[in-house]
Amino acid sequence: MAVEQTLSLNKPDATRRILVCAICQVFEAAGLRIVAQKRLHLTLEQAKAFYAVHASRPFYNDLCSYMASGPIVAMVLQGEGAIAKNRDVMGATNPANAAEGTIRKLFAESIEANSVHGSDAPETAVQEIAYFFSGLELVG
Ligand code: IDP
Ligand code: MG
Repeated sequence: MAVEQTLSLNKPDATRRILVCAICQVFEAAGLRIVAQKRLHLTLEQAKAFYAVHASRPFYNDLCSYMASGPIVAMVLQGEGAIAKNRDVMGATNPANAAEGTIRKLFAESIEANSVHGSDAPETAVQEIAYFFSGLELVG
């Protein structure tokens, strides 16, 4: 399997509860290497642009307000099959459905405040990494 890079976000519920290191430990234990990382606070406009793919969904406005409600930590995870591996360790979108040991089972508060974002495919990984990082910031 090829080495991939994928975008991960610690969402505002995770930074608020001081869970960044605990979540990063799950990534690193799964063999995902953090090759870029920064903390930032999105504006509502920036959150809307990031989640534009969900603009027609009923939860879009609430989701964007939530994502702009506090700091996030953006990172690029690298490893063999990193996109699918990250989705595996994240767990299901709704923590009620997330498997034991996954980040969302361990930490998520609700289907909206579910602690982490992860790219879902190679194309979105490239777009989402470029939204937050320049090539110079990726240090493998
Ligand atoms: P994902 O984060 O597991 O890829 P998506 O379907 O891409 O899930 O949804 C993006 C984000 O939108 C979710 O992580 C969650 O924060 C929020 N979300 C998804 N479905 C709902 C919902 O039914 N109600 C409220 N928020 C939702
Ligand atoms: Mg998604």
